[in-house]
Amino acid sequence: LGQHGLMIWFTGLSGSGKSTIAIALERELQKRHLLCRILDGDNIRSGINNNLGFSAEDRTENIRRIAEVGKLFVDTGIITIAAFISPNNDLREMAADIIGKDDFVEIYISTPIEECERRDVKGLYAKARKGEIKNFTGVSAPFEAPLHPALSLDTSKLSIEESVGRLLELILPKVTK
Ligand code: GGZ
Repeated sequence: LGQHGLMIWFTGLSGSGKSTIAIALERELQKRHLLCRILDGDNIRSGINNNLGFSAEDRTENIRRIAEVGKLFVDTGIITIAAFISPNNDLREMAADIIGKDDFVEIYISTPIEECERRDVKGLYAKARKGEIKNFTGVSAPFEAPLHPALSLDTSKLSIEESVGRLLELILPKVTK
């Protein structure tokens, strides 16, 4: 395998653009014949983590399992893209410790909550404001911005192409032998 494994760890609010950027990045990596794998709510919270909710405890267990599974991919040499809110510094530190700090790149999708809420693709912010969803990140549960992300991408200011361009500049030198 002519590549090094790496964990590209996206953090950011619901609706910030994590999954959209992950999918666009995956396409660009695949064009370059690089092996990659997205981990997101669609394949993790629906399967291995389908017994977990959104309490602080469950979010910790969610991220712990994602990091353990992600480590297996990274150690196989796969560029692994994790797209989870991962709302606290201690959660992201735990993930980095499990995976290994040298293989972990933290990317903050820093789209402001006003924009995430304006988009409200799934109508979850409206439900959270009405109290129909408890512990909703940014509304009734905390989100801590990362202190030293390798990159911050605000999708209210950058196009998806621009964001992916910045990611490739950062990632390609780290994964190609
Ligand atoms: C935050 C919630 C909640 C609550 C359901 N808080 O936009 P989405 O829908 O597709 O992404 C959100 C997803 C967050 O799951 P994560 O595994 O990324 O969260 S964490 O890292 O904090 O464990 C949202 C949906 O699940 N969702 N309820 N209360 N997001």
